[in-house]
Amino acid sequence: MSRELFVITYGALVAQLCKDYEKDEDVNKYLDRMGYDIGIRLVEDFLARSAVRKCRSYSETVDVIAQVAFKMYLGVTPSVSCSNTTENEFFLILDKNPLVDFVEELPAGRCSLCYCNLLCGVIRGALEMVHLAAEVTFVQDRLKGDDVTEIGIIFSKKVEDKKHKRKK
Ligand code: MYR
Repeated sequence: MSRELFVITYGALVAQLCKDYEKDEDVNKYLDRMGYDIGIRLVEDFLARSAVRKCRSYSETVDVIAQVAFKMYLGVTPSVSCSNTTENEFFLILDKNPLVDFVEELPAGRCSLCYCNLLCGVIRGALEMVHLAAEVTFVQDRLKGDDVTEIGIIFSKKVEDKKHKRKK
């Protein structure tokens, strides 16, 4: 499927979900769950096509997501930053977000909608398949008037420390 067709289809999906669900939170949840289902399948394709090796730190994993996975599937490379206070929290900053190429603003009355929430689910599902539990959410969104679009990834230390002993 061409990227353009995917972006248009995604827009149609969000529009339909907004018709089906009154609450933005329910649309957000649906998109996240759908993304998760995609992510748990996509990771196999990603690992096979990218041939990336096992990452030894959270920051290496986030760099792989930004530089290899986003580039491969969306044709963009977000910049990465990390939290100053916790060593398990990272941010992907998207200067360009192809999923909103044809979207100027959020639909009327849907100000809590996380239009691209599918992406959070995809990342969460893919990470889970490489034994990394993480919370993935939009922390800023240009469609909501923020200066940038930013996805936050908080790795769950518990699972991580016990099983994989990765460093920051
Ligand atoms: C490893 O340490 O085992 C390799 C880590 C690879 C992480 C893969 C995550 C892929 C995320 C796909 C996101 C796609 C978003 C468009």
